[in-house]
Amino acid sequence: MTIAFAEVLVASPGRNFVTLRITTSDGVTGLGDATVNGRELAVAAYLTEHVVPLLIGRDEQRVEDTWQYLYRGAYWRRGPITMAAIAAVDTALWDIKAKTAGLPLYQLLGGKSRTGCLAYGHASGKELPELFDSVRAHLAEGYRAIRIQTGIPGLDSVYGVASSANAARGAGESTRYDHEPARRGALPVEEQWDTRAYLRHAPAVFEAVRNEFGPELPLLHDAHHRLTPIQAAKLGRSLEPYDLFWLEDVTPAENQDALRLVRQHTTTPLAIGEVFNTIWDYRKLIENQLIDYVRSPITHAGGVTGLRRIMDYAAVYQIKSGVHGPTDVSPVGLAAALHLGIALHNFGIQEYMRHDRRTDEVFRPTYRFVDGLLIPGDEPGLGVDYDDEVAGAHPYEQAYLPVNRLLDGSLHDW
Ligand code: EZ4
Ligand code: CO
Repeated sequence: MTIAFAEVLVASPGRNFVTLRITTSDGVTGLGDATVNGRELAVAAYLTEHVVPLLIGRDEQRVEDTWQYLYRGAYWRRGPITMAAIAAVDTALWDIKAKTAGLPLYQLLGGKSRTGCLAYGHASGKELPELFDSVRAHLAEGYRAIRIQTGIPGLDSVYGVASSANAARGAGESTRYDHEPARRGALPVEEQWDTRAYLRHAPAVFEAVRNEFGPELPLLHDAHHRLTPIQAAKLGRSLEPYDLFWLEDVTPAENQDALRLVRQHTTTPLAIGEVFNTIWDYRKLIENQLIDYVRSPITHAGGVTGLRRIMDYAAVYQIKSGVHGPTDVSPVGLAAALHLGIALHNFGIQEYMRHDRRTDEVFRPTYRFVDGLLIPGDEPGLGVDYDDEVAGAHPYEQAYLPVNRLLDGSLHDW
C-alpha cells in the first residue's frame, strides 16, 4: 500500500475546522486535525500546496520517517502552522496504521494504563450565583474536576465567561452552552483588561467556591498569559489556601525563564503550553521542573508522535499531561488525545469543553464521557469519521479570536 491521495477538508459545523483525510491505495482512510483557531486557511494552504503533493506514493506505514521528512525537510522549523500541518499528517497515519492492524490506536501506544481519562469542564459566570449554578450543572453531568472563570468588577466581558444566554443552554443544544472565544466576522472583537482588578478579585472567587462546594472538588483556573512573572507569583500565592489542581498560563509563553520566578514564590501547581508546538518550547521548563502539567494538544504539537515525545521527556521529572481540549481542537484531535492519554503512564487530566451537536454530526466520534472520565472508542483506528455531506451544509466562515486592550487603550495579551 501507498498513500493514494489526501484531501484538506474545511468546514464550519458550529465553528471552523481544518481536517486532513489521507486515503491509501487500498482505500483505507485516516483523519488528522489541523485546526488553528482564527488562522485556519493558512494551515489549509500549507497542507494543500506544500504537504499533500509530497505524500502521494509514500509508504503510509512509515509514520516516524514521514514526521522527520516534514519537520526537517521544511528547513523552516516549528511554529503553529507547520506543526499543525505535521500533526494532521501524523495523526492520520496513526489512524491508518491502527485500522490496518485492526486495533484501536491506544493498543499501538502500549495499551491501557487506566480505565478512563479524568476530564475537567468549564464552569463560568459573570457573578457568583451564575457561577455556582454552572458548577452544579457540571457536577450533575458527572464532572469530577472543574475550571472556574468569572467576570471581573468593572469589565464588560472577560475571557472564559459564557454569556448568560449561553450558560442557560444545555450541552446538547445547537448553540454553545459555554465560552466559545472565536467570533464570526471580518474583524476580531476587542475586549478590555485590568490586571489589578483581576488580582484583587480572583482569590475572593475561589474562597466563595470552596465555601460553597467544600475542599475536595479539584478546581482549575486559566490566567490566559496576562500576567508579569511577579504578578503571577502573587496570584499563585494568594490562591494557595484554595488548593487549586492547577493554575494555567500565568505568563506569556515566549519566555520560559519567567516561570522560574513564579515557581520560587508559590506551591500552586502550574500548567502551561497550549500554544507551544515542540519539545523545544518545553525544554527549560521540564529540565528545571518549573511546571507540573504540559498543556499541548496533539493538534498543535506535531501529532501523536510529537506529543508522545514531549510526554516521555516530561515523565523523567514527574510532570504530567493536561492536554488542551477546547472546541477548536476537533473531535479528531480530541480522540487522538484520548488514545494517547489512556496509554500514557504520566497522564494527568484532559480538558473537555464538549463540541456543538453540529460538530459531532460531522465527525461522529465514538469516545464516551462516563462518570467524569473520557474513554476512547474500541473500534480500529481513532474512532472518528467524517461525513462529507453533513460538512457540506456548513461552509467555512471567517472568525477571529478577540484582541485585548488595557484600560489606557494599549494592546495586551489576550
Ligand atoms: O483560548 O482554545 O484553556 N483553554 C483556552 C482556550 C483558548 C482557545 C484559543 O483558540 O485557553 O479557550
Ligand atoms: Co488555556
